[in-house]
Amino acid sequence: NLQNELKKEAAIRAAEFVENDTVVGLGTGSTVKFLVDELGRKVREENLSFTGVTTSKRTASQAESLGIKIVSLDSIPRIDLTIDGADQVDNNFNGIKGGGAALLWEKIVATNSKKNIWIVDQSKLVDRIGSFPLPVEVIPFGALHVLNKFEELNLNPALRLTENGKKVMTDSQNYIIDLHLNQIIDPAKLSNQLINTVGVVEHGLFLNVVDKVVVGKKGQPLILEN
Ligand code: DER
Repeated sequence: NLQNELKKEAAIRAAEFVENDTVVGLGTGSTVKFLVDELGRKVREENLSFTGVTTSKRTASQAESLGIKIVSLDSIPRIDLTIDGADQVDNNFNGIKGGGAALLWEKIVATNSKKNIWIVDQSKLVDRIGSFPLPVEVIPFGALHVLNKFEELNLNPALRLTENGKKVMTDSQNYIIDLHLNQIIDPAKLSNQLINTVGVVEHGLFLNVVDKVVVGKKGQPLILEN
């Protein structure tokens, strides 16, 4: 469908930024799936040669199945470029990520990368972030007390469940609580509030992270520079 075509277009354009003999952080999600397919094609057909670090087990298995060399984050001194998706991006390049429950490893990889690029379709671009539920990764021990605390703060929290009602577990075996906020007036303030809540591991506000956003548009991808 059109949205997938626009995701694919952004992914293919972003793949052009991957240079030989670099370390590349590979994000997670349906847009990155197109990126990894394209990078696999370049490895096979154009002899592109780079080392990948992934942000989820599912990205690692897709990349390895396509012949992309994957190493552990701690085996490399730095990441040259990370390309990831985003759930929402506002005019100040603030982002919400974590729709795919990969936000912890994504933020660890992103904050250890020299450059960060996000690949999105136009539906992700908003004036103000917040209408997409804000994911928060919490340790299972005492998670319901964190949920109650968020309720008292009127953050409209909900523990993320699978279709058959099981708690979603992240690659680090933690839970996700989604905050239904409609809009976020002061992202920096909320970011500090969340990260200082005992039991919270990380949250999906990605502020001052991204350098370039590649937006799929019919015919010609748009590149936004931060
Ligand atoms: O979960 C994540 O952080 C993903 O990167 C998400 O933000 C984008 O996923 P999508 O490309 O499937 O929309």
